[in-house]
Amino acid sequence: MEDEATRPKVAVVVFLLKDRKVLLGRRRSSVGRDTFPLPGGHLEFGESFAGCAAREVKEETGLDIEKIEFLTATNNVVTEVHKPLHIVAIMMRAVLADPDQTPQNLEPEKCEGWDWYDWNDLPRPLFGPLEAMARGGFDPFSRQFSETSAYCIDFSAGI
Ligand code: 8DG
Ligand code: MG
Repeated sequence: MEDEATRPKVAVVVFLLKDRKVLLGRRRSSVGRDTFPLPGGHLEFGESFAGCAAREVKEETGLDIEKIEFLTATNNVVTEVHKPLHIVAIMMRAVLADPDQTPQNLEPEKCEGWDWYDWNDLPRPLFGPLEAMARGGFDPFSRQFSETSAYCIDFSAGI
């Protein structure tokens, strides 16, 4: 029953934090069209989670990020689309390397544009898994930076 199309894929998404705000951009891609997701994309061969986070944020927004660390993971089966998708989303958080940078919309075919939104006043509709997390009380600002990375061991450099 399992084939390449239905095999679960790995995505890395980033809570990019600025004051009490996160960066979101309304989607134009088919999965979650018109909802607000975090920046992110698929993990490539041999990539670390932090490396993927930095690459995807740079490709989509032009921003350079730092203090990249693991927060949590979600296991998402998306049934709204023509072909159901199963994605394990590795959720990181990070801050801007230079706080004066502004986001650019570098993939306009996939996104309407990026902006900062207060975590307590998020735009709707949020991308499904993110909505579920926000409704469940998840707080990407909680805990000290570096504390959460203890829960994630990344052997992408090779074993
Ligand atoms: P790529 O395929 O070129 O590597 O990247 P992409 O085109 O930017 O991928 P994407 O659709 O933005 O993200 C990959 C998958 O991650 C997508 O099927 C949906 C899933 N995903 C979640 N949560 C989130 C989220 O908050 N933001 C984004 N961007 N994707 C998410 O499960
Ligand atoms: Mg993306």
